[in-house]
Amino acid sequence: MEEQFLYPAQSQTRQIIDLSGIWKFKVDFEGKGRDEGWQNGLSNYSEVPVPSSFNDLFTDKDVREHVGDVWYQTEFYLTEEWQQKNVNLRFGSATHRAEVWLNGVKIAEHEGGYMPFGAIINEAADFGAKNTLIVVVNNELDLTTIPTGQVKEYDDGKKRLFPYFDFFNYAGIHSAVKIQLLPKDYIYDISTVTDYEGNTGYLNYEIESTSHSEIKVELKDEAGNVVAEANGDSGKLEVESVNLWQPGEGYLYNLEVSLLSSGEIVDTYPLPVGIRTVEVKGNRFLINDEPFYFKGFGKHQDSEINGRGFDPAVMIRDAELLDWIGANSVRTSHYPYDEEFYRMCDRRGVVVIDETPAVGLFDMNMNFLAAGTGKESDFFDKEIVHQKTKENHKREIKRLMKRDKNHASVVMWCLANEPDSAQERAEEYFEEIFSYARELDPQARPLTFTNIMTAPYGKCNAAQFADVISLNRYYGWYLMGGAELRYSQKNFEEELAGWEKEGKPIVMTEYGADTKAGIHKLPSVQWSEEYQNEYLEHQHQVFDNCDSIVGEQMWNFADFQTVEGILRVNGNKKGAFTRDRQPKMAAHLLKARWE
Ligand code: BDP
Repeated sequence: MEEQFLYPAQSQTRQIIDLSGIWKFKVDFEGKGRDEGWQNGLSNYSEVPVPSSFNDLFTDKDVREHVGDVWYQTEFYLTEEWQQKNVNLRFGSATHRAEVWLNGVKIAEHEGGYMPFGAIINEAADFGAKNTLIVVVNNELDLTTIPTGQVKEYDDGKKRLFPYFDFFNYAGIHSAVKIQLLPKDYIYDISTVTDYEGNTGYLNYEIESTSHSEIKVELKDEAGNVVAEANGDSGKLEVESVNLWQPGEGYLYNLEVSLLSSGEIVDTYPLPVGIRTVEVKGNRFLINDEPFYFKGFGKHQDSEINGRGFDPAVMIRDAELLDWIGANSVRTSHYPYDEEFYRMCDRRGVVVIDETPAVGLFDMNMNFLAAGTGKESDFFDKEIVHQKTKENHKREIKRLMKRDKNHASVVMWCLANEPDSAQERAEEYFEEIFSYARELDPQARPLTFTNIMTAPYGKCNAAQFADVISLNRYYGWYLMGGAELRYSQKNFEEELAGWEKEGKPIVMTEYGADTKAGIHKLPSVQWSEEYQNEYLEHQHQVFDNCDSIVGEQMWNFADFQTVEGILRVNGNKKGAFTRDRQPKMAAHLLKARWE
């Protein structure tokens, strides 16, 4: 039971013990932990909070930049009665790979930094006694991992990681670790597809459980009234006078699924469901048959000190800022976020483009910045990419869709960010990726990937497979920035005119200019707050003249951490908000436009 996608919810039959808190921690500088038996217990350790990234907690640069293993330990108790339960240990995510031992017995192993995993631990656990949990997390990336990167080793044996992407490769136990006390027979998967006609809503469901006994489902409205019910592991519910889930109004029903044995309830799982439809029609993106215009941001799950670790305070602050600025949507660039984020978006009616961690499908020997230079790259010429990388990519798509398929907020899947799609063999790669992904989502949501500016209209070998064209464009920043800003508009418009011929909706998934908060300059220069505003005004004029554009998601919601380098000043500064979530001038401009 390595893979477990159903969110760990509580109910009358399910109990959760959250192991979040301060754990023991030890960096394995010499990679000798396994040989020395650290899986049996750590000595000479320091401390870390779980969840969090470890990188920005300490003052030693060798810890921050450590490439290899880091070890975690905690202890917990299970009472004797719980032997009757299926005791499930579940990690929301650990980046990039993890191995787990309980009382010295290896119980789980997982690769892929953003998805849940775990194990039923009854055999390894000591009931009525103390249990020691040890986890080793590793952050190494290569050409075949999703995302990609490169590790360099130096004469002194130390390693450094060069990500093929523009965000710091934070690592650690990034989401909560929970023990679920599950009944002996339990529900482990639910799929829902919703629709409506007039005032009547429809909900098709399919349930998977460990037993084949009776299933009962009840759909309750927000007041707790049962509005529809059915029996059996699949079926269709009908809701009179339906309250649709809408952007900005996240009306949710509660689908209560119960597993029965001889008429007695043995397990109940509560799934929040929003009834809504999503469809691409011509060059429009429809939610509930109404054209939808995406206003919002590409984001990062990133904050001071905590790094990529899930922080509910930052999540709520971000949601409040989205609301304040008049945004209706977010892209989870460049990886899936914590499960709590999607549940919140369901509740608040925030529309989500859900992205896989497939970033850096581009050959770069320095770091991601080489991508912008348009230098020759041979990423898709490598056989290994068409084998191992592609297999890992598919695995992550499958996991993402399994985990997030029931979220009303998720309206589109973004299968990759800025692959080198100008390359000829990107075509066969993405043909397979898209046809694979098309089979997986019960709701058959539209599929996209973000196109990079080095594969402009006419040069991209992957856009033909996407339902929506998603463009990351930096006319007036990386191209024709500064004094040329005004003239860049024409080039941008010419390119868009090409894409429009495809007859598909276009979302501007990235456009932005680095801006150091507090630099003011009249007339403007690049990096000043005035320049960011002028840049945005130019982009918005272009968008407003292009009929096929159905959304603008400015890059980025907030400043975020990246690798060090001569083009990054303590991180990427394209945020509308600073990293500590205060507005730059641009935030006020966006607010005026989006409201
Ligand atoms: C795009 C990437 C994004 C970068 C951004 C930038 O998709 O990850 O952070 O450009 O350069 O290439 O700011």
